[in-house]
Amino acid sequence: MNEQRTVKVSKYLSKHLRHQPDRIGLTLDEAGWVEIDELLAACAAHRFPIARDELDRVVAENDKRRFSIDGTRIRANQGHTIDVDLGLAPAEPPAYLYHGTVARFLDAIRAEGLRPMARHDVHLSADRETATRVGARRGRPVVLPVDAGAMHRAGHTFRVSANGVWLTAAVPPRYLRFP
Ligand code: HQG
Repeated sequence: MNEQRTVKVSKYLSKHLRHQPDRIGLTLDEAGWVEIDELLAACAAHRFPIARDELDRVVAENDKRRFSIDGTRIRANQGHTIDVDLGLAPAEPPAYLYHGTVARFLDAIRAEGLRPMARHDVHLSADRETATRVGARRGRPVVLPVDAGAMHRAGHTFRVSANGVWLTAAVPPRYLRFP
């Protein structure tokens, strides 16, 4: 399985496990899980066959560990736009977390803080390198440090996904450091 195929399979799975399961006739449970057999049958029926060993390799080797397998089920670890409750427990964040974005969003972010936009939560990274990669998806990255310790003390809830992405509902501007 080459890198190109891995990326293609990962994107196809992200699309249907996070955003549009109904497009291939799938229904996820309330926590985002679906039976692997059902998923593979739906992919094959929609002209995107994925072999079981390919699926296992994408889950194990994916650069971001985007998916989890639990027994006979699979789900995306984070990034959903459909309504799911991942059941993650609140967690105490490190003192600082980082958000990767681009300059064209900064005026809005200064005014409104970070909002989840189409996703369930604002996504924050534990280190600058990861945030830089997230921002770089959209252009020249700008990394905003987030005073997560102060947010936590003020009662904001944080959760961490199975692949280490920190999630919170919103980040008011006063907790952000701008360049
Ligand atoms: C920006 C990928 C204007 C925000 C990555 C971002 C991540 C605002 C964009 C994960 C704003 C939303 C998430 C405001 C935030 N006004 N723009 N008030 N507040 N924004 O893709 O964090 O590959 O929903 O800066 O690695 O970029 O999918 O969020 O640029 O972990 O696994 O609005 O997606 O993971 O974009 O990325 P996104 P994100 P996957």
